[in-house]
Amino acid sequence: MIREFPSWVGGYAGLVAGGLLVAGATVAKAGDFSLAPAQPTMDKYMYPFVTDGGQRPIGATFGSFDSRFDTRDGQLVLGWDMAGLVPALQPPSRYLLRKVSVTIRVASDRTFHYDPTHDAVWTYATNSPAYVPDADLGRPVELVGAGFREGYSAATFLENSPFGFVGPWAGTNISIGTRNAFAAVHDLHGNLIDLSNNVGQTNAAFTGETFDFRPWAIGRNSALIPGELVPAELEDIPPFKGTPLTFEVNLADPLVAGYIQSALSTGNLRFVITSLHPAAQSGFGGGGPYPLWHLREALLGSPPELRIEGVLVEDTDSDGDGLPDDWERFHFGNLDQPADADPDADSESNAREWQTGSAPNNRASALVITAYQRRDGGAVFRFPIAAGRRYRIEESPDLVTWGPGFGRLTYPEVGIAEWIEEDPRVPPAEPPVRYHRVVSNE
Ligand SMILES: [Ca+2]
Ligand SMILES: [Ca+2]
Ligand SMILES: [Ca+2]
Ligand SMILES: [Ca+2]
Repeated sequence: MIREFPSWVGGYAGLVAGGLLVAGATVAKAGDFSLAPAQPTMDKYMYPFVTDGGQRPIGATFGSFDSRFDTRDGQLVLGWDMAGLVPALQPPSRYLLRKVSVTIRVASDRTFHYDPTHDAVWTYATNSPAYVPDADLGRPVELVGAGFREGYSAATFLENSPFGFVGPWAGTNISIGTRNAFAAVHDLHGNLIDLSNNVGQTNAAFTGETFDFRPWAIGRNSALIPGELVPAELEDIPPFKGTPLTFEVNLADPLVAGYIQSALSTGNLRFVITSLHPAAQSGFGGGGPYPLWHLREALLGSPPELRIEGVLVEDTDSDGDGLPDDWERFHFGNLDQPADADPDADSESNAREWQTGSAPNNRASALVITAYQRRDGGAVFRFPIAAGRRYRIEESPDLVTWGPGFGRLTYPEVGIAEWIEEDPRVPPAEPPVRYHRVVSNE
């Protein structure tokens, strides 16, 4: 069931309000959840030269600058099956998230320096003219999403699933871009892409493009001092569990929150932990100044931990104002707000903020077209996006008849979509006047 909510309408002559509730939907029992599963459903050390990465008690994250395999050579895939904990199969935007964090524990003693901030990609790209030295000691450990290839998905890639193609040791491409589960981030179009080689060319044989990214979370522990060597234990008091690093996921990025919402809807939540600590001998295994991590098969250390808090919004509306109880409590902590009020003064009523997925207590969060302008190729405009929503652009010559717009959506800034009209009819066949509107799908 899909509910569609047209946004404000942008026309060449200005902005005109629009709005229509198309259809209703029913949702099963819902409510608050605050969960900390005892251990992951699956975790796997993703490294091309081990076949038992899913059964290992310890995994590593590190980078390799050998041109024959992924720069992010050692990764961890962490997964929690949530369907038994939070009802699945609801529209993603119904899962409102308060907090999502992952904690993993160090199994190595003083092998790497603590760095709680992102290092620009150019600090790794030693062969690039744009190379800049790392300004702070150490490398961060970062959390991103999981992408899959060769027909695998979050539901079907398991601990014993194969790494992917691994060629002969003497090959020129032993395993570049072949892992079946990989560290993934959103590209400009909102699609998940493989992050494994974002550093790009690190020697002449490697021609990948360099691109930076925003980590979804960085591993931190306030008891550590930036630059210090991370000890296996902060206190030498049994039971030993391993020094924790906690990743607080950036839910302020609607694409990141949307990824988690979709994972709750399907029931399979997956993340990847990655870092570019250098492996010794250009990544030919062995030791190196990189971290080791306890996995769920560990006998001594504690397994990766997930904490997730939020609300699955059900339709119950006990005060009859059109705003579901769960939604009102999530945003306001009570049921006192009327549907037609606008407490954040963004010109969108509470009712419309509920319909379009925006936050009713955040003035910057409202489905409103901004920066509308006409260029040679057609119209260009922006609008804030909400987590878990999909958008469609429509056009009309008269604000009465609406059809699909011609163009493409990009996400140039966190939380902002830009629509660029690419109209095959542009002059002289285009309609002389046309309006655009954004339709938000639940
Ligand atoms: Ca650094
Ligand atoms: Ca209500
Ligand atoms: Ca408002
Ligand atoms: Ca708002």
